[in-house]
Amino acid sequence: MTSPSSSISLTRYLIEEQRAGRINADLRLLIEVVARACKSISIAVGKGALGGVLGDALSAGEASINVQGEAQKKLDVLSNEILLEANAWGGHLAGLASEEMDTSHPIPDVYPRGNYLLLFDPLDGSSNIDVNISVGTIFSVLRCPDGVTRAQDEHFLQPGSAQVAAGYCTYGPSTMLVLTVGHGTHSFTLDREVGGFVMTTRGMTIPEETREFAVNMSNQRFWEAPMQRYVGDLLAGREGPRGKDFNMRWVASMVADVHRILTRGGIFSYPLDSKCAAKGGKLRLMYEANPMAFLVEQAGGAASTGRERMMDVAPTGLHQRVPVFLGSRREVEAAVEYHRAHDAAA
Ligand code: P6P
Repeated sequence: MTSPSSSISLTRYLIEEQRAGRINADLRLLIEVVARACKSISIAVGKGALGGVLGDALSAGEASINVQGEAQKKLDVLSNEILLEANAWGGHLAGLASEEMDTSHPIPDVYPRGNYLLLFDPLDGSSNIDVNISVGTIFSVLRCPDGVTRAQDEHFLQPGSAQVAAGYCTYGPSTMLVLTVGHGTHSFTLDREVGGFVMTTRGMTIPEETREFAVNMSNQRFWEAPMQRYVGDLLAGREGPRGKDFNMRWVASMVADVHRILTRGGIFSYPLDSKCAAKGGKLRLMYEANPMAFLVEQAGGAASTGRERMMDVAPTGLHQRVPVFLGSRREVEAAVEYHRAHDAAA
C-alpha cells in the first residue's frame, strides 16, 4: 500500500517506531545522525561548480586513489568526512566502514561506544557528479557482536539478513531519504525551507512484473552465457520468448536506478563479466548490494547474485564485490532461472 503522508517528519516516524518497540533509542539516534549528515552532503553536492568541490581529489598533487583502485572525487572525500564526524561523538556506534577507507574505522577513545556498526558508500555514482547527474549516499546498519567493544573488520562480516536498518539518500531534483528498519520501505523528501525530511510514501511497493531493465549494455560481449541469453530474450521483445517488449534505462548511478525501480518497478543488474569476474563483480556487497537488497525486499521485490539470495551471502571481506540482480520479484526470478538452467546443463 502506497499512501502520500506529507505531515509526518522523519523524527516523528522514528519516534513512533520506537514507541511501537521496533527500534530502540540508539538506533533512532543513529538514523537521525545519518540523515543530518546527508543534509550536509546535499548542500555540498547542490553547490556544484560554485562550491569548488567538483573534480578529482588530489593527494600531494596526484589523483587520490581509494582502496577500490578508483580515483576519488573531492566530494567522495568530503562526504566521507561529513559522515565520520557526524557519527563519532553520539555514543551509538562501535565502528564504521566506508567504501572510501581501506579498513574499518573505530570510534575514537574519547567518545563512548554503542552497539551498532555503520557501513556506507558516502557518495555512490560520484563519477556522475561532474556532469550534474543524480548521486547518492548508501548506508547499512548491523549490530556489533556481543562482548565486542573495539570493532574490527571481521565484526562487520555479517550477512545482509543481519541488517537492522538500511537506506540511501538520493541527491537529485529533490533530496530524498529512503529507509527501512525491517518494517516496510518508506521515502522522505527534504523540505529545504524547514530543513527536515518529511514522509512522502509510507510503504513503497515494487510491482511484481516489469517491462523495464537497467544494465550497462556496453559490457554485453563480456557477460556469462546465461546473462547473454537473458538479455537477448528481453531485446527480442514480443516476438521473442518473453512475449512482450521491454524498455531500458541506465543512469550509471545505482542510487538513481534503484530509486526508479522502487518507485515504478524494473530490474537492475550488474552481472559478472570477464572484466570484473576475478574481483567477484563490480558492486560491493556490504555497503551497496546488501542495503539495496534490504530496501527492495521490504518493498516486495527480490535481490540475488543470480545464483543466491543476496542477503544470504556470507561475507568474506569488507570490500567484497558481487554480481547484482534486484527489483521486480518475478523478473529477478526469471533472470535467476536463466542462471539455474545454464548451471544445471553445465
Ligand atoms: P558503469 C557507480 O560508480 C557505480 O558504483 C554504481 O553506482 C553504478 O550502478 C555502477 O557503478 C555504474 O558502473 O560500469 O556503468 O560505469
